[in-house]
This record gives sequence, C-alpha cells and structure tokens, in this order.
Amino acid sequence: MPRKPIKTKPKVEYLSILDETGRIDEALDPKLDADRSLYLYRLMVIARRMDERCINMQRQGRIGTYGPCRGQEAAHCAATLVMEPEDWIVHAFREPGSFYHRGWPLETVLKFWGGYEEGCQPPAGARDLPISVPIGSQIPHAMGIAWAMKLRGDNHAVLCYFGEGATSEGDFAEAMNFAGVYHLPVVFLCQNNQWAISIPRERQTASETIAQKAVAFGFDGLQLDGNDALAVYAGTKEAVDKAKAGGGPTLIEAVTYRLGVHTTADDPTKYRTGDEVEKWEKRDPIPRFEKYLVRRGVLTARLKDELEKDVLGEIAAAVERFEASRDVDPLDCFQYMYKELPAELVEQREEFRACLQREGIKPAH
Ligand SMILES: Cc1ncc(C[n+]2csc(CCOP(=O)(O)OP(=O)(O)O)c2C)c(N)n1
Repeated sequence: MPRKPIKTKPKVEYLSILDETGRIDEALDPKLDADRSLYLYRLMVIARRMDERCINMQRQGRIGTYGPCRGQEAAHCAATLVMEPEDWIVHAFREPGSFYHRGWPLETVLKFWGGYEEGCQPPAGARDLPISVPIGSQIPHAMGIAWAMKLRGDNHAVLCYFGEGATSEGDFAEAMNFAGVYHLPVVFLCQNNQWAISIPRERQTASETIAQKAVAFGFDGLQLDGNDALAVYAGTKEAVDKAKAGGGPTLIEAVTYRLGVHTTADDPTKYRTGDEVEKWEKRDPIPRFEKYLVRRGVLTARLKDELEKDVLGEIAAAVERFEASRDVDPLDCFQYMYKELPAELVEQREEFRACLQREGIKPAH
C-alpha cells in the first residue's frame, strides 16, 4: 500500500500573451481584428475616464460615493467582450466598461453611485443582473442562472465578476460546489486586485493562487495576467466556449491591481506603500495595449485624439442627462422595500418629511 501523490484531473494553468512593452506571444494571439481591438481599447478608455469624472463629481458632492476600477480595465473590459447578448453577466460594482458594453446608459451608473433607485436597473432586455455591492452574494445568483439555463437547454453561458475578497465568503464556496456538481455553464471571474479594502491578498487566503481553488470543486482554474487585455480575452473566450460546449465551469483569476482608492471613502496610503503602487503603475493595462495597437498600425496619434475627445464628450453628455433627471423625491427611499410600511418606518418617514420641510425641500408625496 504505497503512499503516492494524487493526480487531479482538473488543471491550473497560467496565461499571459502581451508583455509590458506591448510585445505579443504570436502562438497565443487570439487574433482580434482591427475594429474589435480598437473597440476594446475604447471600452478601457471609457472606464478610465468615467472613473476620473466620477471621482471629481464625488469630491464636488454631485454623487454620493464611487468605487473606481483604475488599473482593472483590461480585466473587466476584455472579458465582457467575449459574451454574446444572449449570455448572462452578473456584475459586482467595479466594471463600468462592461456596463457600457452591455448597453447601460452611463447616466444609469451615475445614478447608482448617486444613490438613486433607477441606477439599480439594467437596461430592458439586457441579460445582466443589477450592480452588486454585498461582497460575494452575486456568485450563487450566477450559478443559479447557469443551472436554469442548463435545465432549459439554453445553450448560453454566464460570466460572474467578483474580487479576491469574495472568495473568503461562504457564498463563493457554495456556488463553486453546485457549479462543479451540476457541471454548469458558468465562468467565475475573480479580479484579484491584491487588496480587499485594507486586507492584502496574502492575508485573504493561504492558497498559493486563487485559481487553484477550482480544483477542489472538480473543475479547471486559470490564472492569467489581468493587465493583459489579450490574455483576459483569450482565457475568458476559451472558458466560455468550453461552458457552451458542455464542458462545465471554470474559475479564472485575473491578476491585477487596484491603482486607486477602494472607494471615495478610503485612504490607501494608510495601509500600502507608494513603492508598491509605483510598481503596478508600470504594468498599467491601457498603455500596454496602446503600445501593441500602435505597433500593429491599428492606433495612430490622430485616432487616439479623436477617440479621447469622443469619450469625454459622451461622458459629459451623460453627466448632463444625469443632472437633469435628478429631480427625485428624497422620501422615495421609503418606497420600495415594503408593500405596507411598518409603523417605525412610517414614524421615520414623517420625521424625515418634517426635516425636509425645515430645510425648505418640498416632498412630492
Ligand atoms: C457581505 C459584505 N461584507 C462586507 C462588505 C464591505 N466591503 C465592501 S468592499 C469590501 C472588500 C471587497 O474586496 P474584494 O472582494 O477583493 O473586491 P474589491 O473591492 O477589491 O473589488 C468589503 C469587505 C460588503 N460590501 N459586503
């Protein structure tokens, strides 16, 4: 009765295609054509500029809070590009490029961070769940959608975004287990941005990689360079194609970095060093992809200027629409939870109404 290592069928691999100088491993090139490559670049620029604008707006008191994605643009934009409109996407909250790609008006995202109910509504017909801030709670939802798809014989797939902090939640383990047991068409995409607010990656889990957690649930894990748009695209495409062909789930760990604040209520200088941030600035996914596009002859200085102007114009128009439609009754926050408001909430609502009246704000009802 020998003692021997157990070989598991599920595997864990690492994938990177584009290096920091913009050079590509030709053998792994997912061969995105010029238009699609430029569109992906545009999505990443939209995400970056949206971040900048929203942070400014929050500082000016025009929205309540904001969770930026600076540094994570490749990880979420390249993945969303793989999904067909008939596929489902279950977002967390740090994916503005994906919201845009899925047809969310930019002002809906502003409404979300401005605290308006309407910001929670995906566009009609989009196979997207609303933005999810409770950490990890969206992962079982994604699994459930994939399960329903399988039962109905719907030949599409589900993509679910979450952070590495979410992998410490029970929700993650439960969803991964069901997905493995029922062999579901779901791709779990963990954006490992190294920090869950002030908790560093090494204190989140003793596991060497997040990707290897898949093995325990009976399916493959893929760790990839999350700042490499081509690796994210190729890895997600492979996992989604596999899911649609009946090959079951995949856990992707996109290794990336949150270059900015956790949210506008956070000061990361309290828990991480400037040297670390500087190191990751050099791996910024946008200039890397840009170098590649320039080398390929797809992006020129003139095209880049036009695209930047266009994106800023689109965001400015969305801000105008957002500010023109903010005429919402503050008492609305009592409207949607209960059919009949419990007595203590009636009391709170009336107190709030009186407070608004004192401030000269006229409620609509
Ligand atoms: C269930 C739950 N617990 C705690 C929080 C507070 N919280 C907000 S973001 C966050 C960290 C999440 O880290 P990670 O999952 O890595 O995602 P990231 O914010 O880095 O994108 C926490 C603990 C929450 N939103 N939901």
